[in-house]
Amino acid sequence: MAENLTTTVSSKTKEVLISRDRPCVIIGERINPTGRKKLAATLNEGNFDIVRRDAVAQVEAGAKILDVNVGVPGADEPALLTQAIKAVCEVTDVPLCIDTADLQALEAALKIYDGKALINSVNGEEARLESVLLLVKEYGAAVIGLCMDDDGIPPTAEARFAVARKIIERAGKLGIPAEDVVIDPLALTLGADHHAGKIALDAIEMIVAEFGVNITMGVSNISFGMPDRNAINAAFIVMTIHAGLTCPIINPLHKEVATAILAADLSMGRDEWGARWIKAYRQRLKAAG
Ligand code: THG
Repeated sequence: MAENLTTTVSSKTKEVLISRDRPCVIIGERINPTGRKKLAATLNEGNFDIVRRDAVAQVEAGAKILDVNVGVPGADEPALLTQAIKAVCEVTDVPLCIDTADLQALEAALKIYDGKALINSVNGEEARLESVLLLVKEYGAAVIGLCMDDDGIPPTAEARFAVARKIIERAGKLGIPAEDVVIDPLALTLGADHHAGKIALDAIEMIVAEFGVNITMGVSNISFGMPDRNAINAAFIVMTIHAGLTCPIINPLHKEVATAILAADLSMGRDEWGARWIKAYRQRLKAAG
């Protein structure tokens, strides 16, 4: 069994530690134009009002890191991403997860970001592995490694484990320690393959046992196309946390899911005296009037 590693990310004023000894760190996913026409349209106009509002709402709902993705087709992504990051930093002080497939945008964002960012993401594809990892090294960032490569997302837990190993080893060769690599084993949708959940859970367990790294996942993908998605997401996220996931990418405004995470932390012995659970319960009572 590998020892549990601690990943540190930071903003100008705040440090966030991720490890299996601490409560889960929620990465808020809402600043992302996927499926949000209004956000995409206002981003294209250079208007960051929704971005600011989403940032504040997610932090109030318990996000400890905010994912920032402004991938709208045809836009000048380096300019848009840096402006969005500045807008978020005006209204919140949490560390950011810079979510882009555009290498120029990534570098522009790292240049203006004040702190140790989490880069989302690198994967096993040869064409990008080295170039993204060189930026991780140069800017002293942490990085999410997706368990996919030139052949797509491997169908088995063993093959995803092999991609995780490749990313962690390549990072190590470039002087990036394993604690700065957060692995995303990827959740495919249960609607297309009813084994998708089990494969992801097995991959988490294998990767944690071998490398001790932190684990993230865009959990909501598991329920895509199914009815009553948040009930599935809430059940699945509890299982992923038990398997070793430490920093889920979710929408913290989905109460069912956010509450399931708090219950999992409590059940795993990571909520001393249940203080976080009770505080969140009181907040829910207050919000309900
Ligand atoms: N792994 C990693 N990064 C990721 C993902 C992952 N980043 C992107 C994505 N997956 C996680 N983020 C989102 C953001 C939005 C949605 C899902 C995942 C989403 N949006 C709603 C929709 O499309 O219907 C609309 C949002 C709304 O109006 O609330 O589902 O897996 N490393």
